Amino acid sequence: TQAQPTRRGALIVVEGLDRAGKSSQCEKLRDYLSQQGSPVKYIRFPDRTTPIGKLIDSYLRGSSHQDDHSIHLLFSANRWEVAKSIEEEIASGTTVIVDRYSYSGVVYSAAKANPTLSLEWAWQPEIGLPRPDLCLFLGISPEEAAKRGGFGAERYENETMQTRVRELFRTIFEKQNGVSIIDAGKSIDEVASEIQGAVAGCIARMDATAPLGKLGP
Ligand code: ADP
Ligand code: 2DT
Ligand code: MG
Repeated sequence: TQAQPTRRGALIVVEGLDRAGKSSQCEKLRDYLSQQGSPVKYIRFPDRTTPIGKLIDSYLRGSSHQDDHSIHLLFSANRWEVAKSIEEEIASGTTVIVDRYSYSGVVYSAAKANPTLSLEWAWQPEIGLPRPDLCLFLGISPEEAAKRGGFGAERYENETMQTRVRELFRTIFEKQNGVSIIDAGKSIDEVASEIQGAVAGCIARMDATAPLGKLGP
């Protein structure tokens, strides 16, 4: 018999505001897929473990200063440094779940209202990165998010930034297709089963003839 071509893995991105439940849901999705026997890997951005990630971590904790454009490019570089390995995982049949991606990248930077840092400027270094097959946006009201604990100590964890970030996420996801908006105000298990439904549909569409795309302009 002829060897079956390997069905490629899917690239699944989970986006949303702070405390929307992204990390909890990524873990649940990873466990669910691996129980089903699907090869799966969970990664997150920023990846604070690399040399670039360490610069980002120190900036987010407030221990160092960076120009807005400079830190933006470091966040992007932190994705580029693993882009090839993501492509290889996907090609080998592993589904990759990503906790925050280019969308957080552009939204948080543009939320600073720096006159030379527009959404359009911010998107440019993302062009050419692996394009998600599915983007799940976990939407949550400020009231619900507040119930899940107050703001932490990191940069961006304040009312002004969160309000702008919320508006900008809405702006970019209005004109993006392939985004599933999930009501993340429900219970952890309800949200998880909604996500499982969206992901099952996405994985079912994967086959050797549909290669992983790249983010466009
Ligand atoms: P994020 O990664 O989006 O910042 P987390 O997954 O870390 O969010 O969740 C933030 C907090 O909210 C955690 O304490 C988590 O246990 C809790 N949480 C996550 N999802 C829900 C939910 N659907 N309902 C109630 N609490 C939740
Ligand atoms: P976590 O709390 O999820 O670790 O995020 N951020 C993230 C950016 O400003 N640009 C990016 O490209 C990415 C991926 C969002 C840490 C903070 O980093 C922000 C919150
Ligand atoms: Mg998280």
